[in-house]
Amino acid sequence: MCNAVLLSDHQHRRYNPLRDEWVLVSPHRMKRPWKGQVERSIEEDIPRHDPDNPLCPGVTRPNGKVNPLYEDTYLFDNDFPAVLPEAPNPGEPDHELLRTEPARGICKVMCFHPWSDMTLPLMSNEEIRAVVDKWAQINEDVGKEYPWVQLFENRGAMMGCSNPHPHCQMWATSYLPNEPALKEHTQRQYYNKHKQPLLVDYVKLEQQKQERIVIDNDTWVCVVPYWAVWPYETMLIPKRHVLRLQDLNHKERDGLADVMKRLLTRYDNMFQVSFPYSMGWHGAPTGRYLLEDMDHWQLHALYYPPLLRSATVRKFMVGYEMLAEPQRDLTPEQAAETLRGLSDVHYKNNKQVAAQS
Ligand code: H2U
Repeated sequence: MCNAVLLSDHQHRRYNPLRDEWVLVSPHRMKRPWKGQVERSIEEDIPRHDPDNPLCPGVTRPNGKVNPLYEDTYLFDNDFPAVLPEAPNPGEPDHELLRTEPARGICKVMCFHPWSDMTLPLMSNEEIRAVVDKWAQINEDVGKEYPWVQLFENRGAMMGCSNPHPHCQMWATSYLPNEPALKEHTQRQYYNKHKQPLLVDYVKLEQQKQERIVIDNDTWVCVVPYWAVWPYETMLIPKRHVLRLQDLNHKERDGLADVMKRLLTRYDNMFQVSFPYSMGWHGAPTGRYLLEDMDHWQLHALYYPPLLRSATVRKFMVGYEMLAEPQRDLTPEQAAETLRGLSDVHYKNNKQVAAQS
């Protein structure tokens, strides 16, 4: 039996070289009868402008600050930051099992668009490009001081998003958090051994195999990683070796806007709902690392959507995942095939076309 058939029919573990951990894949479970209801969720009715929403243009936030009448993106300091630039040093630990270390940083919020009923896949390529440019600018500016700049978007209440207005967050810290610290280690080890960046080699492999690529263009590849944990998890990786967002050239920034719009449209089309996810960027660390050789890094974005079978049936990372290791039923190849088969035209735009004709 060939390897591909074995992997699509039988349980196995897959290795994630970026996190140095394994995921259990159980494709045979996809055949089990599903008793859970498969239903479409009710569309949220979000007003375009809400004078009580602190992310809208012209609104006075609870702390008295007034948002400008912004027309594209808007960046402001988070009024409830998890980290501040200054804090008392926690001091030396008195036992190795009770360690602390200082944590300094800043948190910002970035609105993508002045309209609350807008989402990235419904925005034009030019509007998404403005978001990409702003991300690159933030990474460059804030990265002058901080070694880690985490840009991330929580979309949908299911992922803990507190506000329907299209936005993301930036938390910059004086240290490398766990995930980037782990990737710093694994990518460096791979580079030392192979003299090539891990994710540059990985993209070449995926281009050869053509099993997990969802979409691509001249400059970017969107793939369901071989080691994906979330059902429809994807990774966006530039085709060129690029360390950081600010290193993307004009063509790559346009290419990113294109690939994001097409991926997010497919996500929304899957269950005809604004597909929830957490996404974020990982690139070479900044701050003091700007002076070091960081060629082992490759820029990439991660999309972690929780939905599995319908707009309301999600995957939970509980039980076995919390106590043993991540597990998935659907194989990454099956997920990629499903995403590939979905339309590039957003269902909301389709409805408009239907209503006009
Ligand atoms: P989330 O939707 O991902 O929770 O992000 C919204 C952020 O906006 C959140 O971090 C901030 C919250 O602290 N915020 C402000 O900074 N000012 C406000 O007036 C409301 C929300």
